[in-house]
Amino acid sequence: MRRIVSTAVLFATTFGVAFAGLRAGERNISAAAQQKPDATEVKIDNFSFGPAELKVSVGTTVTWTNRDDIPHTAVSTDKTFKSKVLDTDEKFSFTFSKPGTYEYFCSIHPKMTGKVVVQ
Ligand SMILES: [Cu+2]
Repeated sequence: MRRIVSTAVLFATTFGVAFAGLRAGERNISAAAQQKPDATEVKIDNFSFGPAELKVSVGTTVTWTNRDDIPHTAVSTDKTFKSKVLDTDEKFSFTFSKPGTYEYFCSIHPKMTGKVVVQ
């Protein structure tokens, strides 16, 4: 009888610890989901930047990926950043460390424009 009770206590304790661990894990997951992403992507396709206007927080890394079958660039009008010529599926990344509005364009097709607003 005594042995059965202690086994039951051990089981309850083990189960309780495991359950508490699961709950802690759930909290961590929801906390991570609430954080703002520190990386985001702009796709270049069909002679346009998508999204054309992007709002990010300071410290965010933006990656431009050329999904078009034509070379493009991403160059800011104030020369804060300037990609090389990106062929299909090539990427360019820039980390925005200062708030501001960064307008940019494709130097090969200057009618292609976009904007990153850093807050
Ligand atoms: Cu272009």
